[in-house]
Amino acid sequence: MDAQVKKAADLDVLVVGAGFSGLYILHELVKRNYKVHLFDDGEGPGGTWDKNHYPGARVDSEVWVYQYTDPALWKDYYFTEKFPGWRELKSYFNYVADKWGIRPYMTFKTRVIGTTFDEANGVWQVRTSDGQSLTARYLVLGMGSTTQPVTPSFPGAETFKGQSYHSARWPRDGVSMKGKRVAVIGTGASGVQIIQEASREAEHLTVYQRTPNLALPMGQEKYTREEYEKLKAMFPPVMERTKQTFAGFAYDLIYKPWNEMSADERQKIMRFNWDQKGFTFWLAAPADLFFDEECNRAHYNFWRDETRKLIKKEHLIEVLAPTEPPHPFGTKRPCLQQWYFDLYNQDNVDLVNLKATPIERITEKGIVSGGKEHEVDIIVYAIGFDTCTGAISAVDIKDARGRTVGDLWKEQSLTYLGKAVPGYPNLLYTYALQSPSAFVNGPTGAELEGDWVVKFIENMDKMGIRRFEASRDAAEAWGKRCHDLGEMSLFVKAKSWYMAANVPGKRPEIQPFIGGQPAYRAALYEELDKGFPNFVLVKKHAEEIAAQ
Ligand code: N01
Repeated sequence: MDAQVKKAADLDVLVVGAGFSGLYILHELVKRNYKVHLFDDGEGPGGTWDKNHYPGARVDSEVWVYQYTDPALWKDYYFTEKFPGWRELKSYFNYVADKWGIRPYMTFKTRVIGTTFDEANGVWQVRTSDGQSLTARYLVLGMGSTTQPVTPSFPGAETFKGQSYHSARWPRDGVSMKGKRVAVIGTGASGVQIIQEASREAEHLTVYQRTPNLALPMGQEKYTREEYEKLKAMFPPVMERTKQTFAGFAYDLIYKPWNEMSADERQKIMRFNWDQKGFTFWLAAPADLFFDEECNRAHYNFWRDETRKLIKKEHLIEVLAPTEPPHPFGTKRPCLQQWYFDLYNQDNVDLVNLKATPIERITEKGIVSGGKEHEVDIIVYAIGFDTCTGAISAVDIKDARGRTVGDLWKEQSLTYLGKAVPGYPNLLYTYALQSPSAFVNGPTGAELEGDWVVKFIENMDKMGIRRFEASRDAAEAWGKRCHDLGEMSLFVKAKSWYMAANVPGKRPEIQPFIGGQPAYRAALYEELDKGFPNFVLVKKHAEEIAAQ
């Protein structure tokens, strides 16, 4: 490392975000003796699992793929469920922080509010919410893609006299729903999980559904310590496998074309995947699910017919599992459900179909839709996030002209490899715009992207580089590749957060790279192996090198 620059900068690397990516990168850099520090505005390590603690919050990936692959971590750690809840996941992150010895390198309850690149010294000047000002040679943002909540914009929302919460801003000491009339707006992954819990606790629950969730059976399992210990025999091969599959799970898409399969073969695949439970019906399906209307419709029909078996209230069948698909199956994120469809059979649960009777306003006492006021005590806004761009855009990261990344992305989704942004030197990010983000299982993506980020930084230092910046042409080409992949697929036919369609006024376009993990890995390592041809690299000054 360069002694002079190192002296000039407080840090070699400043990392933002203590989720899977941030912790991984921090640990790898600490191991390599980099001067590195991490800031997070949450209470402790965990990222999304520190911030999302609404009732029922739990992961949709099997536990053996939803953890770091470092044996030093998994060999002595015990989870109790196949799909663990937020409490266990938070404990796991605390365990990781201690086991890896990285706690001294992290500051919590502190937001990075703004950064400006100081060209003369080749460092980022960073301001934090607690008034600190520090410099770092590199900025690494691991802030997640579902971090920045959408603010409810229903007319009258501020007049409501009861309790109201966004799913991602749930009070840390919980909310009692006992004896309360609860309304949940939104039926995405957050909404479905809250609705399940509210149906068991609230006196009355009203679900406000705009689009039905094509939720899949979870297949939850509980493990004793002995049972979990036995499972560990499969961890090494399974964890190795996750590095090769499309979505970073232990199972993979089937690449045989749908039109080359017999009717019997198609049926057998769908039945097998359905019976496996979890995401297999989605992510171990024929890849044509995402491209071929016929394959997609067959999957939708299968899902619809199986799901309808669970719904007893006649008038809800068409609302929850319509005859015609609301969107191509799997092009809006399905979630894993436990008793989601059964709960609608209870007497204390109603559903308001917002397609027929949209929310008109919120009053002091409740919600008006279809001209009727429903009085409630608690309103839950499970209405999602400004995904992929929201978290980074909320930080005042300025280029040389004073323009923020957020302002740039409002005009154009310009990134190179979903890792760097032209105009913003010495900055890398993970798990956000034009990276696979939620298209690859969290920890799998975090290790893939984290390894690359660390190698990138190491290479810059080995090559004597003081400033790197992604080229605009390469970023335009990456954006086109992301866009073209979207256009080839059925994803563009759904109004989803993948398509940025969930935030009013956001430009509708595919936000993640949907080409899958192997293609993304290949693109990242082609750049690295070829010596970063798509970055403009500026060598250190002669006097800096002489000072080394
Ligand atoms: O948000 P969402 P989420 N009026 O955007 C509705 C991850 N995650 O927080 O579909 C009425 O998916 C909206 O309706 P519609 C995961 O990646 C993971 O649930 O747009 N309704 C939709 O039903 C996930 O995909 C886990 O028609 C309105 C809902 O609100 C991502 O986070 C758990 C509305 C928003 O769904 C986001 O999930 C939780 C309005 N004005 C989250 N605006 C697990 O791993 C929005 N809606 C388990």
